[in-house]
Amino acid sequence: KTCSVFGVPMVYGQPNHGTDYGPQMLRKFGLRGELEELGWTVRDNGDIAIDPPHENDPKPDSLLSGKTKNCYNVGKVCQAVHELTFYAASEGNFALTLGGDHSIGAGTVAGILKARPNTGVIWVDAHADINTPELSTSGNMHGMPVAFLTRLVEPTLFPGWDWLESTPPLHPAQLVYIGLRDVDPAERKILKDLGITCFTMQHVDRYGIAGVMERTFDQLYGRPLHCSYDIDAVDPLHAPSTGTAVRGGLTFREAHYLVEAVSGTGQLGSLDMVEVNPGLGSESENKETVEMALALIDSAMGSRIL
Ligand code: DIR
Ligand code: MN
Ligand code: MN
Ligand code: MN
Repeated sequence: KTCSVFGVPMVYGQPNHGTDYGPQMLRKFGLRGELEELGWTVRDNGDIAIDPPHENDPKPDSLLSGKTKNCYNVGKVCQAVHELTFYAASEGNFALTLGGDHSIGAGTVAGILKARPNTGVIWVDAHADINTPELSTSGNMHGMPVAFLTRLVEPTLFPGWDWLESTPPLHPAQLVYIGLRDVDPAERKILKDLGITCFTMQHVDRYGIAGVMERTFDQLYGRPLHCSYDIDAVDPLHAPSTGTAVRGGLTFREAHYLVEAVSGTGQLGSLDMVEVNPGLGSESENKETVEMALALIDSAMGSRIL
């Protein structure tokens, strides 16, 4: 079993510096060794090049200005990322992508869907990331990848995004959210209108994380699985170094059980670990966050207590 690793040091989907240090910190804390210990052959492809925001970005006088910040740059990075995950998945490899902010999820998932169109996507996040450019109040594209994947937006209308048309759309039935607790009013309506399954933190309270995972697998039964894990799904007690931390998140064990269960299905073919931001918080908070992300990757890749 071979794991293709891609670093995507993306910052332009959100306003903070620091998410670009995610991939190198995860490597520095021992990613390769841990994967090899679990029996993986690791093919680390290094970090992809990220161009600075581009002159093709919407001009200040354009209708898109301020609504999709760094639109062209994010689109082109996602295009490159989708080629990588597509290639890895086509070769039969596990595709592990290290962010970077969550805007890159539009790329990872699009590439996986191109290789395996019936993939079930488990989006683990405090946020729904399904704002359309029209409805977003921030204009930050890390809050929009699911809107692009589900084609709530028409890709050709956005500079840098026309490539997305060549990939299969993500059908609402293929998507399950876990961990939501900070959803914008416009997003609530979208989630309801599309009938997307959402296991919010309230559902985790009600069913327990085991109950949530059982229900998730019932819905996604028979599909290969992709997990897009935003570290802000975890409670800030255990993952403080992230740009949009929200209290009331997954406990240390809930966060782990989730990926242990996903891994236990034998269907997981690809994973994103995003929004780790070593530029935020104290040194000990950085360390704790990176170690948490690494431990979650480990569990997703087969590590068990016994
Ligand atoms: C908010 C925050 N919904 C936005 N989104 C975040 O800007 O669209 N996503 N933080 O991860
Ligand atoms: Mn996210
Ligand atoms: Mn988030
Ligand atoms: Mn802690």
